[in-house]
Amino acid sequence: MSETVRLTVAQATVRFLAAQRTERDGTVHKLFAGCFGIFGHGNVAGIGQALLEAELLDPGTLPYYQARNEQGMVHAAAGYARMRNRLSTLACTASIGPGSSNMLTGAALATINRLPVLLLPSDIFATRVSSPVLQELESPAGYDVSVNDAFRPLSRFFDRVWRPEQLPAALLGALRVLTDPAETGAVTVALPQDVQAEAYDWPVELFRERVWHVPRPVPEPAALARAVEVLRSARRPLVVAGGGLIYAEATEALRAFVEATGIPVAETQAGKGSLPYDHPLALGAVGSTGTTAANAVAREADVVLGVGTRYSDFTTASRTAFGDPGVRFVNVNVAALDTAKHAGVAVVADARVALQALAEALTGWSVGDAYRERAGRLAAEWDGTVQRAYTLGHGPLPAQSEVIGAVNEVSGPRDVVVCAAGSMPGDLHKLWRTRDPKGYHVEYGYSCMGYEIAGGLGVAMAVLDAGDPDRDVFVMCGDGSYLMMAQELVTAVQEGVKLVVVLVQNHGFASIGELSESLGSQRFGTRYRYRDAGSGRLDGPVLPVDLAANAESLGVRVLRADGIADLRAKLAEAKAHTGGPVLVQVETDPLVPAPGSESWWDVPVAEVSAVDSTRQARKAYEQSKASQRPYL
Ligand SMILES: Cc1ncc(C[n+]2csc(CCOP(=O)(O)OP(=O)(O)O)c2C)c(N)n1
Ligand SMILES: [Mg+2]
Repeated sequence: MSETVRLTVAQATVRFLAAQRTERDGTVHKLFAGCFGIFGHGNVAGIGQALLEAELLDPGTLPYYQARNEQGMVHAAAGYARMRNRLSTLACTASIGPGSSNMLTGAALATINRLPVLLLPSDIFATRVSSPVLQELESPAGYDVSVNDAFRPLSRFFDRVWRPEQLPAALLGALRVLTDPAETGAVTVALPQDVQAEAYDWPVELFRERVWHVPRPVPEPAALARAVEVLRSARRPLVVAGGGLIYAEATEALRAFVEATGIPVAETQAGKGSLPYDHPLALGAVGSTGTTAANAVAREADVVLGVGTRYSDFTTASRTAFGDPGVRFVNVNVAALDTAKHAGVAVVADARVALQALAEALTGWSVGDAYRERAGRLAAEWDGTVQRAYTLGHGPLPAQSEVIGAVNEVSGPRDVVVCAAGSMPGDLHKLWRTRDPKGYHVEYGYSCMGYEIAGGLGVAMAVLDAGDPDRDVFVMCGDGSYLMMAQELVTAVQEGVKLVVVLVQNHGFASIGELSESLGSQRFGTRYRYRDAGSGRLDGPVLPVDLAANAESLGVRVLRADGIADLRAKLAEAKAHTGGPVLVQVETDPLVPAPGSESWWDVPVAEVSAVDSTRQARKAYEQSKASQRPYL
């Protein structure tokens, strides 16, 4: 009989997680840098006890990090995983009921962005001896249903361990999905609170070090040949670089491929940084928040080579970005789902391997000189637009583009900018001058308000774990996002993790305000104002909210900037700061838009209305909608 060791389910889980590794290109990484957790009756004596035991007996094998909000800890784990190119992440343990359901938003974010996070929600008693327990859903339709069933559609793998015997299969299944580049996302193993504490004799092999190879799938030769044939026929090709290209560490392969072929590159939000902003073939952002350079080339492209992109509506400008009637797509992706999009030639493969194979197969082939030069000219024109936006000199309050310019100039070439929701993701996509493949971290799969600080904490933890302490993390945070979820600042204070939070105070939603106005909805409900006694509407004086004071009260070092010159000085001070988070607050004018994209985004307008502004907007909407088409 094989050797066994008697441990609780929770102790076995912790011991197993500490022993997992990933390997790609021969380099081995610790898969779990630690475990975030907030304890309640569902996990305090289960996973909580097991983490304590690990801290006392095996310090450092699976360090515990205390978070403030369960959603925040999943965001931090996702930010960490993205920064580590998905080779390393954190686990998250939560108590039963609300502790666990707080993780749902984080689960959706991780799955949509295809970032590995391991969620360990606690669950109702397997034995049901005390049912209904505190926080039990008690569905009349089935006693085995709990709030954790809500994780099923949000997880790429879900299992609930009703009995200890099920644990090994659940953990191995979870790890397979976490480390599969095509399938990865939120992975959930729900642990009933009684089962967590139950002892079992586990085979010791369960806890041996396990190295999960992260594959680089090679393209099928016939698929590669079809792709090469389409590319060779192209006169105006364009690469659309997505996040998969960066996760695959394929940016050098991309550079070699485009320098040889002359194909210009447009970037999605997750793919920004695929080429440095000043590369002659870098057209910058594409789509609804794109540059005029990328969108002009996209409009005329006859072949689009999408690499590691899922073609979100922002990338395709709601299917209006690519205007050539005969445009064809070649899609390189590890996920078959994405390769089939827009009736493209499907190349299921790792981005780096595929780009190297394409470069070799296209040796000697190149676009025409005029086309190559045009790309360079358009990119240079856009860079002039960026420079003007950086230095608008708008008053009395500065424009947001000037804030972005100041942060870009003060940040170092390898520093990381983090953002997720509001008007800044679009402005950053257009305007941020990215100099490093990991320098741009905007979560725009879920565009979740509240990701900024929590996700930024994860990024900063990843930078520290990678032994890169000189790399600063700049979190661009709107006042709306700050109010949604800023509490992981306390975690940064606790752990002494440096973050530079740039709080852009514009008293409400500049983004949705502008969108609302463009759709004829008059900025309704987008300003943070008192209710006016006369009108009965929310158009009274600005609310007296002082977010800088709020951050200060959490133990954060706070610098208040007055105008752009002062902002530059305060940012330099923040850059020099060490140990713990620092927040720089700056007030901006919410009514100055970033330079236009010459693009569109499909947000439907009321078809009938008694409001004139809405009727006008509907007319404009119908006109734009006419250029939308399927790519068949
Ligand atoms: C959790 C969540 N709720 C709602 C939205 C919709 N939404 C997108 S941007 C935005 C406003 C963001 O406000 P703020 O952070 O102040 O940024 P600003 O628009 O002022 O730049 C809202 C409500 C969202 N993206 N995420
Ligand atoms: Mg705002």
